[in-house]
Amino acid sequence: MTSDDLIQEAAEIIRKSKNLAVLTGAGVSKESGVPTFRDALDGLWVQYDPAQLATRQAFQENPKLVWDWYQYRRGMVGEATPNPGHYALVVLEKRFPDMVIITQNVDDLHEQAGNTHIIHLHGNLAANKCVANCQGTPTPIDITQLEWDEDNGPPSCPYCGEHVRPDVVWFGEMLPTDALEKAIVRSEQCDVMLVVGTSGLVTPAANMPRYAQQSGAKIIEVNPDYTMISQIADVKLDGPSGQVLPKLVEALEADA
Ligand code: BV8
Repeated sequence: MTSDDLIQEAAEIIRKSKNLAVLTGAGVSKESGVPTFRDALDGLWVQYDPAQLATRQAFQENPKLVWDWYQYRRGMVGEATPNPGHYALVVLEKRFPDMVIITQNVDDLHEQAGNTHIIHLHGNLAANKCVANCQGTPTPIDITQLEWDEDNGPPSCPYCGEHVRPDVVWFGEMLPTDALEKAIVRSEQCDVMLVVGTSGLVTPAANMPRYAQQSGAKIIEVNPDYTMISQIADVKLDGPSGQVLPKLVEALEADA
């Protein structure tokens, strides 16, 4: 568990921040019951590698398998609620109103907790679109307005009849231009980046801390494990974010 001295050191760095950015990954949602990508997914999915399922090719080859995987994940996320780590980031935003959260997560737990400046790099698990983007990119589809046989996998686009797919970024797909550009600008402008719950393996999201550091920012990492980001972190807070972030915010508020 992280020492109080390191918490104090991190709080001192954040206290002086004039432009705070936060990068989150699946780890911040772990204590809400949402498995991370590197956890062995339980049940039916234990034999699949997420990086193999979250691809356009997998969907084209087996739309039902990929669709069912996302329906399963939507069910889990649907039952999840924000954990103390999410709420600590809300307190942080109250102290730093211009703070931005750049997230790799496709759940809406940062929104549910109450943060308001959130950049989703990899899309939104709850949203769907036409696989062909037949009405423009993207062509959003509200599946609550559709009737289809779930046993046959995804519904069909009401405009063109092609499959409906989750509106997330799959491996090998470009990130939404607007989100990526905003994330890079905020990473280059920040003077402190708090990196929470990411293995730092997936690019271009994992490049954000490097952009920040190259622009002179201090990097604070919250993660129970050693990661690709740990190598460039000025302060590494070892532990689960649901425990560490509240301690960090408490230390910050102590000198408010
Ligand atoms: C792109 C949405 C341009 C979908 C996701 C070779 C060929 C082709 C491409 C590539 C290649 N090599 C590299 C690439 C680029 C590729 C990539 O990075 N691949 C990886 C596998 C090497 N990236 C892409 O394809 C991106 N697009 O680059 O476009 C392009 C185009 C064509 C060809 C080349 C380039 C698109 C990437 C987006 C993929 N979509 N999600 C869905 O959700 O289904 S990525 C998905 O995985 C997540 O969104 C997240 O980004 C990533 C998982 O990372 P983490 O969030 O860090 O989660 P992880 O499980 O890894 O780690 C959890 C961490 O939490 C751990 O460190 C753990 O210790 C910690 N933790 C655990 N418990 C806690 C905790 N922390 C705190 N508290 C706790 N309690």
